[in-house]
Order: sequence, then C-alpha cells, then structure tokens
Amino acid sequence: MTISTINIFLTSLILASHIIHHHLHVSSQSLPTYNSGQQGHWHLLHASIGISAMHMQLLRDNKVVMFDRTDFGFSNISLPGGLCRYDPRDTVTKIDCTAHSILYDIGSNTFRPLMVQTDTWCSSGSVLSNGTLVQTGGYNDGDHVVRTFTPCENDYCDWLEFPNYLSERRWYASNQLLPDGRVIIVGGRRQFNYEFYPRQPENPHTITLDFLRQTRDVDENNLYPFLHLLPDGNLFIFANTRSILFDYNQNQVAKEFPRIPGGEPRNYPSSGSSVLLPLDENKASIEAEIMVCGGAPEGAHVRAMRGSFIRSIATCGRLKVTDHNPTWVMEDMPVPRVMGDMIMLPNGEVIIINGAGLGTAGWECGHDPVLNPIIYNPSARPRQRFSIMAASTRPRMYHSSACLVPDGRILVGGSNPHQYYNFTGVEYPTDISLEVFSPPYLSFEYELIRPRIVPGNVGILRYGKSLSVVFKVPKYLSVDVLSVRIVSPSFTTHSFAMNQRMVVMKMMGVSNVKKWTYCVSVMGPSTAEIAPSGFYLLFVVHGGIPSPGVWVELH
Ligand SMILES: *[C@@H]1O[C@H](CO)[C@@H](O)[C@H](O)[C@H]1NC(C)=O
Ligand SMILES: *[C@@H]1O[C@H](CO)[C@@H](O)[C@H](O)[C@H]1NC(C)=O
Ligand SMILES: CC(=O)N[C@H]1CO[C@H](CO)[C@@H](O)[C@@H]1O
Repeated sequence: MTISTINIFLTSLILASHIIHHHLHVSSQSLPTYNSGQQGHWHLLHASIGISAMHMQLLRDNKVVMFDRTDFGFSNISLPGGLCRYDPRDTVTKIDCTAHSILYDIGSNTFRPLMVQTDTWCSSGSVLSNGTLVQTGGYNDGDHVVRTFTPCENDYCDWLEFPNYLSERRWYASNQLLPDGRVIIVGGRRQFNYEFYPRQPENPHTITLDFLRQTRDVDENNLYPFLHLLPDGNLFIFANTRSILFDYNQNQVAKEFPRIPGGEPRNYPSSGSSVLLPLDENKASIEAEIMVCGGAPEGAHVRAMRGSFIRSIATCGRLKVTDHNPTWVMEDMPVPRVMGDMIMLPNGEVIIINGAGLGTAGWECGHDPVLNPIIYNPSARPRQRFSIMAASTRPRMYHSSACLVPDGRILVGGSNPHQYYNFTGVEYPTDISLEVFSPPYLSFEYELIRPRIVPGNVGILRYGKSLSVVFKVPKYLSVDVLSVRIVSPSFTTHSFAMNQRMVVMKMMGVSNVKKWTYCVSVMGPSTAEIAPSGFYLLFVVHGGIPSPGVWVELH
C-alpha cells in the first residue's frame, strides 16, 4: 500500500467512522436507494445448488452442510456414484437417485451431494464440542433417527445414520448444546417433553415438560421453541407468548417471566425469531438479554388457508433475564416480518433477513416477501437502532435459511413453500439458489480500519486463561473501540438459529508490536455455561468493523 493510497483512505476514514455507528435510519415509507457502503450488497453464488437449503450448519472446516427433505420429489442434483435410495415408506418417490443434502465449500464456492437415507424434514441439530454435527429427527421414517456428519479432509465423508436412537418422535424440536457436552432436544410436534444426546441408559429417556403442553395452540402446535443457554446454566425456553428459566437437571421451572406484550405467539407456526444478545465479560456481572422479533398473529394459519393473509408482527421485545424482575421492552421494526432469520453479526449487531410481510409459515401461506434485510444495533439509542439494507431479488419464504460465514458475509438459501419442488405454476417457486449478503462493514471504504488477524498467531483458547491475538490494521483507533469476540455457528432452520451465541471476551490490553501490527490480549470465557466447549469463530472488531474470523477451539 503506498502512502498516497493511505492518505485517500484516511480521508474516507473520517467519513467512515461517522457511518459505522449510524447507517441510514429510515422509516418504511421512504426506502433509501442502493449504496453498498451503507446498505450492503447481494451476490448470487449459484443459481442451483440442487436442493432448497431448508437447514444449514457451518462446520469448522469452512464447509456448510445443507439439507431439505427426502419425500417431496426429485431434487436438481444426483446422488454421487450413481447411487439411488430405495425407500418403501417414502410418500412420493420410493426410488430416488437425487440428493437431498449437500456440502458447500465456502473457499472454492463448490458443493457436492451427500446421502441421507431417511426423512430430515423439519428437524434440528447441534455441533458437538468435537466438531461433529448431530442432527436429530425429522418426519415419517426419519423422526426417531439421529444422523451425524464429521468434517473430513477428503471428499468422501457422508452422513452416518442411527435409526431408532431417539426415544420420541422429534419433528420441529429445538436443540441446545449444554455445558457438559450433551445436547438437549426439546419438544416437537405433540411432544411435551425433552431428551438428551447422547442417550443415557441410566436415566429415563424422556422427561416431561408440562410448560410445552400448557403453551400449545388450538392445533396442538408449539414448535421450534426458542432455547438459549444462560450464564447461570439454566435454559431459557420461549413458547407461544410465555417464557421460563428452566433447570433441566432437576426438571424444575426456576422462574417464569412475564408474557411478551401484545399477546401474539412468536415461535412456530407464528415463526418469529430470537437471539441471545452478546454476552459481555467486560461487565462487572454478566448480563443476559433475549431478543424476539416478528412472527404472525394468532390464527394467521387458519386465515391463510382460507385465502386471507394477515399482516405479520412488526415488534421486537427485549428481556434482560438476569435482572431481578425482568420486563419486556418493546420496539418497532421498520417493516413487519414473519419467517425472518435473526443472525448475529461479528460486530454484535443482529441482521434480520428473509421472510414475508403477510400470512405465515406453511404451504402457500406466505405473501408479500420482505426483500430488504434490516440490521439492529442493540447498543444504539432507542429509535436509532434499525437500518434498512439493500433488497434481494429473490423471495425467501417458508423453508429458507441463513447463516454467518467466517468472512462476515451471510449465506442465504432455500424457500420452498410447497410440498414438492415446484419451479413453475406457483406464485413463489421453490428456490434452489444460494446467495450471499455482504453487510456494510465489508465495504471497501472501511479498509483502513479493518483488522486482519495474522495467521498462526492466535493462541489456544482456555477457560479463564489469557489469549493473545496478533492483528494488523493500517489505522489503529483506540482500545475503547476494540473487542475480541467468539461466535458459535448456528444450526438454522425455520427462522431459528439454534446454539447461536456470542461472547465478548474480557479485554486485558493491547500493544503495538511493530508497524501496523498489534497484539491484543483477552481472557478466555469464565465458564462452560457462558460458552460450552467447542469450535468458535473468533473476530477482532475495531471501530465496528470486524476482521475475517478464524476458528478457535475452546476447552
Ligand atoms: C465426536 O463425538 C461423537 C459422539 O461420541 C462421535 O460419534 C464422533 O465421531 C466424534 N467426532 C470426532 C471428530 O471425533
Ligand atoms: C407441484 O408439483 C407436484 C409434483 O410434481 C404436482 O403434483 C403439483 O401439481 C405441482 N403443483 C403446482 C401448483 O404446480
Ligand atoms: C430449476 C432448475 O434450476 N433446474 C436446473 C436443474 O439442473 C439442470 C442442469 O443439471 C439445469 O439445466 C436446470 O435449469
């Protein structure tokens, strides 16, 4: 980089530092025009990846496992090696030589088909501490199956299936990785209970959770409950309009929180979304705050079946669960949204992406796609938190998904609001493309303050032990705008990103080691309740601009 380019950068930096914390704030009446620096941009990676990315999970080798379901016809990609799947219980195909799962490689932008034997429709998953993805349940012949996928160096690894592993049918359940390395699997259609992976022979396999029975709707639906592991080791569970602090070891409700104001349900079939906002270890005592956004009002599904598509919910609620008497603080999104995905960005902001403005989840039940993502800055002043991003050209309706990838982009795929792969003759065709959204922080105008982690210079991440990270940045601002964060990649499906969490590590100090090169030291997470052991993406964030992430293993 020459001095003169630096000078140009410096000028744009002055501009940039103003923009960082105030991207455009607008009302829904006046959508701003496209500008990559402030509104991000979209890029189509593949017109066809062969399947509709209903479920997505990023793995530690920068590959993303995606899958839809085995029983809605032939996909647009063949199984490897001329393989076919013979399934007498399949409701549509019986003999199917197409794949319903793929492995996408971010670095090379290529993908290969994977083989699933049994139906994975509307299932759940978690990555274990050792990096293996455990997927649980599905539909029909797949509803009691556990499947694992372990990253490998070659191009041959594939799903392993464990039939009859689950003690109950898990169709629309939610999972959470626990501090002791187990996974809790909660609920599912007509399942008012939970179980664990790995299965524990000494304990009853299924444990009743009456809260799920109490909160079910008239159709007995109460699905994909929002689960978040809290720093005190309890589980936050949100279902319908209610939420609890749950001690899964004692099977006891430790506390019930107030109902979310407005009286509207938020989890499936309402299909709002939820995140646990970043846990910040720089605070004197750690605070945990849950955020829930959007969804469809009660009865939206019944109305949609009759051809009446009602306006989705425009509010978000925040609940600081670590407060003594927490209350929901409500705010309005710029546009109402159902079936949105809430994904945490490396700088601690939250993107809400995909979904519709009318109707709800379900076959042909959504209308009026919301093409503009919005970004929410949790620490900005009220009414200045939402920024509207550039619009995609592709509706992402029911069965779409999104996930964060290491370079800070958001991978977006799927949309299949029908029972089959219908590419024509329907209002919202099945979408088998893969897109990526680059948030404003990736814009070239922030290049001067963008930190880059020096490869091989990240130490080993241990609980309560200091960690040094060496990074380069052309223009260093100050330690006040510097942070080091870890993010656990989510299993995203049906508008809920399971296991998603971010920890801002305790800052110990920063030193200038040589020109443009700095060494920051932080303290590893204090407990496995704050961050369960496993693989995380580590980001250095400087002036609101994140570095590309690097993988670290915490234990
Ligand atoms: C991780 O643990 C699971 C469950 O014990 C096992 O099936 C899997 O092979 C392990 N993965 C690795 C990479 O060792
Ligand atoms: C969707 O595809 C299925 C199977 O190919 C077909 O039976 C159905 O009629 C299609 N629906 C529409 C609306 O085209
Ligand atoms: C709908 C769709 O994308 N169909 C594609 C399936 O794959 C073939 C090539 O293998 C394409 O030609 C089709 O357009």
